[in-house]
Amino acid sequence: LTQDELKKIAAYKAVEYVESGMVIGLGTGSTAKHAVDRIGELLHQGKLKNIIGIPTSKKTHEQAISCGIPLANLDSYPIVDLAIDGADEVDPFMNLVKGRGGSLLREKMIESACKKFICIVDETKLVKYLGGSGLAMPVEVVPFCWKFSAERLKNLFQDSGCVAKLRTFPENGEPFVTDNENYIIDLYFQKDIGDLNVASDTILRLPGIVDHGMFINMATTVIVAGELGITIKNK
Ligand code: DER
Repeated sequence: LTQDELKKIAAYKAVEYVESGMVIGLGTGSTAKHAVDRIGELLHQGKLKNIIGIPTSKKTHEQAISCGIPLANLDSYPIVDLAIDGADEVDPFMNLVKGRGGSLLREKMIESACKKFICIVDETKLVKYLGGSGLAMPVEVVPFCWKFSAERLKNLFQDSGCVAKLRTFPENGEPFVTDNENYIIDLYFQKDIGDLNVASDTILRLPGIVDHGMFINMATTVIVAGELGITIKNK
């Protein structure tokens, strides 16, 4: 099975939890894309009715419109029944790294307003500890003096051998700009960053930092699709 086929299997399993009449947080990324498509398909077939989608990015907003999913936002639906979204990393305690697609702020706002948050991943996303993949831990920052913010973030985690890099487009070196007109500083760790709540609080105390990609204790279910089948973990 290819990685994308595993993503689709996890996504379709998550959509089995969607019931007619629900307000659904629609995730962002290549795994969540399959869930959004599937919800649109079931609506079209009449197997699901009266779904309201709350998109976690402009990209998902566009996809949901093309799938015919009625959309709204948190202002009109401050309580969301269920969110389905991917992740870049999942640790053994169901903590997540998200945001390598740049949508972490709206994802976190919507997923923090959910009664249930189902995280859908293929098995390659499983890590022993967050940051353990050696890949980016995104932090959304205001553009004003982003270099200053990047330096501060690097110094916060110097014991973990942290490297902080502004996310730019490879083709022209221009800064990546989020849906909220902010920049992303990607953090790379050599070692475990220790207590995630301490790390989160320390980051969020820095003025100019909007939010980070650690989703601590937020997923209520994690669906993992692997070569040997599907694993479902519940909080
Ligand atoms: O950017 C995001 O938060 C995405 O959900 C990401 O975490 C997962 O993206 P993928 O499903 O394309 O791997």
